[in-house]
Amino acid sequence: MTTFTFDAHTTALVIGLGKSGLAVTEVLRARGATVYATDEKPRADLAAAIEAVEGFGARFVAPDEMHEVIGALNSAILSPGVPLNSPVVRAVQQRNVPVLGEIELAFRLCKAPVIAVTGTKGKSTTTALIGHVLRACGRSVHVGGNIGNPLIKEVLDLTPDDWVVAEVSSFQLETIRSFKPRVSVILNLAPDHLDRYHSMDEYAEAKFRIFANQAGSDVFIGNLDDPRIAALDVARGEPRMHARQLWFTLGERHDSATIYLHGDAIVYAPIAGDPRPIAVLHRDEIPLAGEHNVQNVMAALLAAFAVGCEAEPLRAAVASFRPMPHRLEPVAEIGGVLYVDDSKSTNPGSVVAALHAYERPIVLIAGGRSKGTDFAELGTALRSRAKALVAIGEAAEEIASHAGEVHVVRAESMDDAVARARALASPGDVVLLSPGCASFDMFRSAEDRGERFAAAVRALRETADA
Ligand code: UMA
Ligand code: ADP
Repeated sequence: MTTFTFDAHTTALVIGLGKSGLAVTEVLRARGATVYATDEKPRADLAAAIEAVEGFGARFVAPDEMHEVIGALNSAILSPGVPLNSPVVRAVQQRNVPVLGEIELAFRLCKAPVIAVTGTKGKSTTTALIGHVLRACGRSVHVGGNIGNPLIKEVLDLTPDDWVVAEVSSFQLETIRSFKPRVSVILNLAPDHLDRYHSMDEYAEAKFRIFANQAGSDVFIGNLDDPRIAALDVARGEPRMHARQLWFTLGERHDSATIYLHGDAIVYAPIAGDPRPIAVLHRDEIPLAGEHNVQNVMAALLAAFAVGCEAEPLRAAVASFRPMPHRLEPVAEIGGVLYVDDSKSTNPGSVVAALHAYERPIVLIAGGRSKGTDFAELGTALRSRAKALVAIGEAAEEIASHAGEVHVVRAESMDDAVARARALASPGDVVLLSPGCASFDMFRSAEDRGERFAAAVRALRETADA
């Protein structure tokens, strides 16, 4: 196996100059490596990135200049948004230059044990929640990864007594090699990113890399209610799984389940010591809407138990967690209508989860740029849970085609969407922004989309107050 020192002996190409690539450039330069950095965007759009790269003492190389440096490279570090089949990756691979991801690099430089969380949806919430509950149990915790702050920036200067909680996406898992989390979590698998993967199987296999290097001393936490994940149970003969397995289920007690529901209590069957089940908390103590968040809490509790936390502080720790921005985040109640920002809902499954999170009539604002997923299941939930749909963005017609008898209107901007939703909503209703799509057709990012929703809602309040 190639030994990577990531120091003055390293000549690396950093591919992609977003958050991940810039963080890698900074860290590798600080360690004395020679770093070239590239990005496929037009040079005119890269002024700030090139300035940053040069500030770190690295050289920007445009893709058409690659021949100047490719012969000198002994590693390439790939940003998650750049697919493995992109021309620049293929070019370096043809030269037998190993291609690694930032997560792999972070892992190799990290002295602390890692808890890694993946899944189609709920990663950020569960990652943040694990960080929150471990801190409440007195641990020193660093949180990073796909959640927004590159992992590489979180893991330097740690000791084996610290803990790292890493959100890892399927994209990031494609480029790991020795990444071996002490605890891995797979929350769920639903259609997403099918513009990058050929099939659900290919997407699932990328996620399954999270446990590929785990050993018997490590722990895998899985969702027993998700058939693709439950099939990883060693009891069902899964040969690739070497970690100890802990399972959560929204069902009742079950042979494999370590955390389950008994009535409304979340019950833990201890994995060590006194085996008597412990009711950890009541589901109505969870300060997050929706059944899917019960699953996220269960996964976080199992991670805490897996690293030796006691049950006692966990209840208060979960109760003091707050929804992350743009994840079923209540924005305001105006004229008896609750406005909820779920802009981070970027696949149909998260819209389904959101539609089931409220007992009140829902006016749904959905649409955006499709990621190649099917909207039929969203349509079923829409028809059973929503009273109206305000359709936005490129996927508006496709989503509207699944609305059946549900009243549908089109909106051209977020202000327009909020105004139309308000007109359709009555006191007691929820206006729910849960787009189920990427944001880039109309907005800079999902955060931007959520902020524009909140601004439009605040403007309604000002009109209402005037
Ligand atoms: N680029 C190319 N060629 C390509 C694609 C992109 O050169 O084929 C360049 C772009 O021009 C751009 C740069 O690569 O300058 C962007 O790199 P990136 O897309 O990897 O984005 P980063 O800013 O580095 O952010 C990445 C993650 N982005 C993606 O996976 C798409 C962030 O997750 C993550 O927070 C960050 O690293 C820190 O770890 C975002 C995300 O959308 C939130 N993730 C997906 C999701 O959650 O569904 C997986
Ligand atoms: P991720 O980081 O995987 O995108 P987040 O915690 O950021 O997940 O949540 C993104 C969206 O998915 C939000 O709309 C949120 O309400 C929804 N969501 C969160 N957890 C789950 C889950 N377990 N199943 C389905 N949807 C979920």
